[in-house]
Amino acid sequence: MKIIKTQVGIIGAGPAGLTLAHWLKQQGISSVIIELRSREYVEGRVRAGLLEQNTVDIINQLGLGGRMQKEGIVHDGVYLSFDQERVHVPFAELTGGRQITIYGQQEVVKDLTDDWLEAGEQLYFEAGAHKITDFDTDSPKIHFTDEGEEGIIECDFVAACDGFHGIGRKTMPQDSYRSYDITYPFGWLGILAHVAPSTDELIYAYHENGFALHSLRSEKVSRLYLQVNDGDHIDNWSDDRIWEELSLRLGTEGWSLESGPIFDKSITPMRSHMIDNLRAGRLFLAGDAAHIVPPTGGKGLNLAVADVKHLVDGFVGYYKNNSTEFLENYTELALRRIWRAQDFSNFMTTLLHKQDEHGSFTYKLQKAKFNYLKMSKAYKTTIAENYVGLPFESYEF
Ligand code: RFL
Ligand code: PHB
Repeated sequence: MKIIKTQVGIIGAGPAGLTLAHWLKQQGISSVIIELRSREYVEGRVRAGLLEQNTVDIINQLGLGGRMQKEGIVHDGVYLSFDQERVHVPFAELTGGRQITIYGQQEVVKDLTDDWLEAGEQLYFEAGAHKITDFDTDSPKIHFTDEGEEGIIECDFVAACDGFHGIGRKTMPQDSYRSYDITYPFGWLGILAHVAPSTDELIYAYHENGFALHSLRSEKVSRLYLQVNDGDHIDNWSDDRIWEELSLRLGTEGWSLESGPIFDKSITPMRSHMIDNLRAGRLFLAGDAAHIVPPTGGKGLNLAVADVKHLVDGFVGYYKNNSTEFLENYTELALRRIWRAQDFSNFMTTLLHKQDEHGSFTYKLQKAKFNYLKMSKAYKTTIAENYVGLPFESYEF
């Protein structure tokens, strides 16, 4: 039996777990991470790409932003398109210079993992947590299996950063929270392709065939998404069909989409999930373990990092200032931002996806919103400040 002692035991080496570990280290607080999957799997998992200003600032502040500064692509605006008509939202201009950076989630994960391991810190891959015990005492424990050997992390606190399918949320007493769910009747088919982006900034589009998004990863790699019906299968989508549909949905007069070899494609279901309590005794949930937003606002990873900020405030208060105030307020502080992001992600999803027959009442409401967006600086500003992410100070009311 392997016994590991540390101050904060972290389950999950995704963006939430890794950011938490680095930030605690910077504050002189020890932690150990265990991760269910292999390093290759975690670093190869294709997901997010949009980093808010807050997230970029935190990664830089931790001294981990070197490659992101070189390879990340900074954007000052975004295009929203409806029925083949495109509007530009210049979010930097509307928010006092706030920007977003396009840099793949798996690159963030690689940078944070490399630095952690190079510094000789502990991170166990293929080591799945199967039980969390004693979280209602001062000495909680994480029970895990590493290469067939049982192990226990004995710690002061457990941070469950183990994603939507992890054990953290399942361990919370069921009567300690209320949960909220929306399952959308559609999903996203996402591709990565070896082709220069056909746009300088992201394009989100409503089309009568459904939603499409043009994002990017580099000068030579594009990332694009299509709304597909729930239950659709990737085998139904040949590369030619994908490009045809993307061209159609993203198209506007005088603009065309370049296509190229697709090297990754998958379908992801879309859901919103929330629970209204992120703590049970000394067990804390952060990131996708606590909430899922549909990806239309690009918020999931950014929320995970924002949760971590509040958790770090809590642990620093506890270890350095002998105060449990921030830990006690963790749920409340984190939930303010999470609900804001839920609302924005739902707004973007329902504005831009095909939800009902083209021409229906729902469609007319979507179109009315888009027409208002075209003429109103105030409406554009609302979208802009939510899209780039509100500064942390905005939530201190
Ligand atoms: P993760 O990344 O899921 O990491 C959790 C980790 O925990 C491990 N784990 C366990 N480890 C040990 N023991 C166990 N029992 C365990 N159970 C699970 C898992 O293997 C995993 O490594 O959660 P985290 O850190 O909270 O990060 C959240 C983000 O990954 C997620 O919110 C984003 O990817 C969402 N998202 C986007 N977010 C953005 O901010 N901007 C975007 O542009 C954006 N685009 C997206 C997205 C998600 C997408 N998909 C695939 C859902 C685009 C897509 C298509
Ligand atoms: C991405 O680049 O993967 C991306 C960008 C914006 C989103 C979702 C995903 O809203």
